[in-house]
Formats: sequence, C-alpha cells, structure tokens
Amino acid sequence: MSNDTCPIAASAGIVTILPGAELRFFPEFLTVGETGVLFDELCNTLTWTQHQVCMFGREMAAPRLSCWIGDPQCSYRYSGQLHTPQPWPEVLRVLRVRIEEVTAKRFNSVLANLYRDGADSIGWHADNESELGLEPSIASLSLGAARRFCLRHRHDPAYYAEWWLTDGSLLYMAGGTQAHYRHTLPKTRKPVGPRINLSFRWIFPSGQEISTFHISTDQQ
Ligand SMILES: O=C(O)CCC(=O)C(=O)O
Ligand SMILES: [Mn+2]
Repeated sequence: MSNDTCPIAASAGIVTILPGAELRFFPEFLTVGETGVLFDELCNTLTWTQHQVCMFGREMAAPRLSCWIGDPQCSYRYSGQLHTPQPWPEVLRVLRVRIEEVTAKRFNSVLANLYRDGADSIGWHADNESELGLEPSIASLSLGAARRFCLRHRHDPAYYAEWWLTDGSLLYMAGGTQAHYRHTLPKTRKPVGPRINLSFRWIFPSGQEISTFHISTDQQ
C-alpha cells in the first residue's frame, strides 16, 4: 500500500467510463446547509491571491483567485511558480477526513480556487506536475454557483465527458486521468455567482516518487 492510500473501502459514486481514466462523481457529497456555511467561512478567511500564470506564452494574472494549503512540506510548483502552503484551517481538516473516507485516499494539500463570476475560469490543462506522482488522485469539491467542467482525451476528442459541478458535489479523478486527459472550467456569459473549488491532492516530498518528465503545453 503506498503512503497516499487510506485503508478504508471507497464509495463508488457515479462512475464515468473512459479508457485510461478513473472518474467518480458524488453529486450531493455535502448538504446545502453545510455548503453555505463553508463557502462563507472560506471566502472570508482564506488568503486569496491572484497568481501569475503563463498563457499563450505570456505571463498574466490568472482569471481566478487561489490559495495553496497543506502540510508544511507540501510546496507545489505550477505555472512556473513555487507555492509554499498556508496552514490547514480547522474546517478543511475536518472536510479532508470525510473526503479520505469516501475516496479511500489520503490528501496532504488542497488548492482552493475562487471564481468570482462567469469571466473567471481555468483553461485546458492536466494536473500532472511531478510532485503529484505518476497517477495523481484528485478530489475536487465545489461550493457555490454551478459551473460546467469538461474533460477530453489528449489525442482522441471522441473520449470526452462533462459535468455540472453543483454546490456540494465532489468529482474524484484518479488512475491515468491526468496522464491521458485534460480538463477545463470554461468561462460563461450567463450571469453566475461566485464559486469555490477545493482540489485535494497528495504531494510527494521530493525524491519519494519516481516520476516521468512531463512536457507541459497547458494553458492555465
Ligand atoms: O475549478 C475546478 O473545478 C477545476 C480546478 C482545476 O482544475 C485546478 O485547480 O487544477
Ligand atoms: Mn486541474
């Protein structure tokens, strides 16, 4: 058993079958009562920052706010920048345990994104940085406004899926999903309220996981 595996039986959720991917969706992982309180607390207490990202070969402000949280050793390099983690707020420690129970995986970090309105988004990319290991398991919890999330195969567009990530839903991506697919949360012209996404991850301390070299042309 690797150190990111939790010794508890996983729940199935709604499984999407795509070659090489492992995808499970839990539409009502949290209740509406829970999500409202959590949304307000995270919105008001996390240190939200607009990171710089590389898009179309140019440095620009990311179209969303973010906060990187985790155990002290969990520094994470993405979009060319090294992010040192903020400590876990108590609400996210509690949530992490519930997510570990349903996924049977362990998580030592979480990337929080705040999409202020429909103009905020994340472009096509895969979460395939070397610190995430060869087959990253990512549990992605959504709070607030529902947004469309799309996933497509790197080479064959016929292999495609999308979900409405509604308030309180959890999308679990594992196995070869990040190696073979990219995902995006597109902009929308429809009026939408704010949304928070929490993607729980396992960061391998450097040297602990043999990783491949990732060629990244992703636009974030
Ligand atoms: O907001 C989402 O649902 C996706 C976020 C995402 O893919 C990321 O932060 O890597
Ligand atoms: Mn992602």
